[in-house]
Amino acid sequence: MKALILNSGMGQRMGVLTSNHPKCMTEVSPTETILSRQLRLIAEAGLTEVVMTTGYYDEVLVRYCQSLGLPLTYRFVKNPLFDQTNYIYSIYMARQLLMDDDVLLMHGDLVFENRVLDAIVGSRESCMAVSSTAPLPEKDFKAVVHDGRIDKVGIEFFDDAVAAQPLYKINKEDWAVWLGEIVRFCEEDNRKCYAENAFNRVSDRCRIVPMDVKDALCAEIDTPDDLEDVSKKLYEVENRVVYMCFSADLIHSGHIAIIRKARRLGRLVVGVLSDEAVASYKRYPLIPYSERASLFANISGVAEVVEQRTLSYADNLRQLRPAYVVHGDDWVTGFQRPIRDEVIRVLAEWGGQLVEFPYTDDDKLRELDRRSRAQLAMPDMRRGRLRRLIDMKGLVTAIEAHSGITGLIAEKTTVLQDGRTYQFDAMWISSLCDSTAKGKPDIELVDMTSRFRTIDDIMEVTTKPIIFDGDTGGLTEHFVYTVKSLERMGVSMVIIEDKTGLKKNSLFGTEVKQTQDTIENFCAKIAAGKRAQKTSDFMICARIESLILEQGMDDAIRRASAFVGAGADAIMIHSRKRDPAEIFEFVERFRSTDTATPIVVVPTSFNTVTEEEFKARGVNVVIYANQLTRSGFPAMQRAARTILEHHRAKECDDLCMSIKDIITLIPEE
Ligand code: SPV
Ligand code: MG
Repeated sequence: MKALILNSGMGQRMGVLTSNHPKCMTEVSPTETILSRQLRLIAEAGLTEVVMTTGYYDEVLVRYCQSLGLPLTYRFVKNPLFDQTNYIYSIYMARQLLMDDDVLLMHGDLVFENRVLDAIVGSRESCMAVSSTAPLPEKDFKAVVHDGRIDKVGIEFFDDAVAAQPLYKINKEDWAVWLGEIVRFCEEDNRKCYAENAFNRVSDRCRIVPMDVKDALCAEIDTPDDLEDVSKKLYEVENRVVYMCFSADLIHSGHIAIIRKARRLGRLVVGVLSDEAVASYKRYPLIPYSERASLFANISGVAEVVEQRTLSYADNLRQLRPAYVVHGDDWVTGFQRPIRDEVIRVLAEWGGQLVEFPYTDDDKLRELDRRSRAQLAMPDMRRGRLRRLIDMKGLVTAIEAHSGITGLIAEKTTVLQDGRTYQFDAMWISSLCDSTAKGKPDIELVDMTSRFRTIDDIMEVTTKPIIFDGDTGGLTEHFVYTVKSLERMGVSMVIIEDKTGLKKNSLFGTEVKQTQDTIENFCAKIAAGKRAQKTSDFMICARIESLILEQGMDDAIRRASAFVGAGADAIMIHSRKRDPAEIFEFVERFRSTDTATPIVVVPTSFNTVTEEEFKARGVNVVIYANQLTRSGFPAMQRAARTILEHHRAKECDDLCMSIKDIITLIPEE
């Protein structure tokens, strides 16, 4: 498609403003003239060839176009009779350059906003810009529309007419008809009328449909008053806020394409989701907010970057009051749907509009996402993430995993509630559940090699951080090796409990014989572990058994501060009481002297307390230590019993996942 811009005229009504250059070189903003803006938009729309008719100050005009440095090639055609003829003759002069191609035709004094040009250029049919909302102008063009097509264009038509602007996209077949008539007019010496007079003769054979731009900016500048009005409206249009939000830590061609479209609607403000908001609904971001924000800030067309702290757009929208929110159409369905609905509701408060473009979802982009996921699983990427999540969220949750499949459940389970998405932050590799899965008692019988094998199985299919239940940590001389191995594997935290000798599960309490370690010994173990680790990411958490073993609150508090002094990165306080009072008391007393060291709890017994309450009291990690094991094994026992009772499997079927579901549960990579 070629652009045809008509710039031969003298623009006499502009007075001194056109005393030394053509009208199209009049400034409409501090940085642009009517013409430089038209040419920039034409180039941005992907056109490369411009045919321009000249006349008045033609040399000034040619030099000016070339000075703009736009990626356009120009063919200038001078109308030598510019002061005696109308633009019908200019088009006639340029006719040889305008054959056999679609034409984007515009007058050189026309100012329009991007979305007008996008609509015109994007039209499959030949079209002309009209406005159904603008009043009919006294002296300017109007189009008479019949049966969805334009019948007549001129200043003299008022019936069945809409305001029209000389901006057209004409397909080459229609253009051949119109141009043929222009040639006939000019050769019959009919050169002082509008080119539209020729169109009116052949409109039955040249189908042009009206493109209704409503109240979008599309106006000619004929007088200094027009210039003032149009410049004002242009300022508003260009400073209208357009808002988009991204979470991405990797920018691809799909993002650039949608940013390019969005910025054509006004001043583009990009919201970048905070790390916490990203982590709440998908994988943890590979790079932190500050770096993601600066990636977007450096994309051309992005005027400003702001942080968006929630998946909901509402707060940022109410602050920025954008005229448009731009998004891919992928959120029309799926978990983002309620967010979209809220955007539409909030925008309606001030008449803003949601603009959706087709979402780019090709194999290349899916592969990029898969690769970034894979990176999150690497030891160095995974290890430090627990500490960062604690800093970021204040409270993180972990659920027990003891195999690849339970790891996948911990990794992938999400719940959408009230427009927010919830998922677990981390995984707990429980000694109880790891032993149970192997049919063994929880007495440090399953050796480290076998426990590491479980970690490996889980790591192979997940990306979330891992908290490892290290039981007593064993002999200090052995513990240092455990620390090194766990750290190397990418585990984030090991929790060791201050017991010694044959360890039994804490939930037995004092029903079985258990021995608490001395403060000195346990501090020495922690200190040795801290010395053994190589990175600052890895955390050693000291678990205090004083309440389980009924040694009293003072003992628990004394131990907590000694263990922190020995280098513990976190404290876990445990209790087997249903009443959370002693846990709360510990947290309150510990927090009165130590506000920084993370506190971990395992609310198996005191399970009525919500995460919100734990957080409010100063707890940082909540571990759901055994629920997948406790819910999974009874289901299996029931299935086994049902088969035995019925001597066949049919009755068991209702308890089971379908064969199809189970074989497709885990997709092949
Ligand atoms: C585990 O899950 O193995 C634990 C927590 O250590 S508890 O069973 O409550 O002792
Ligand atoms: Mg345990």
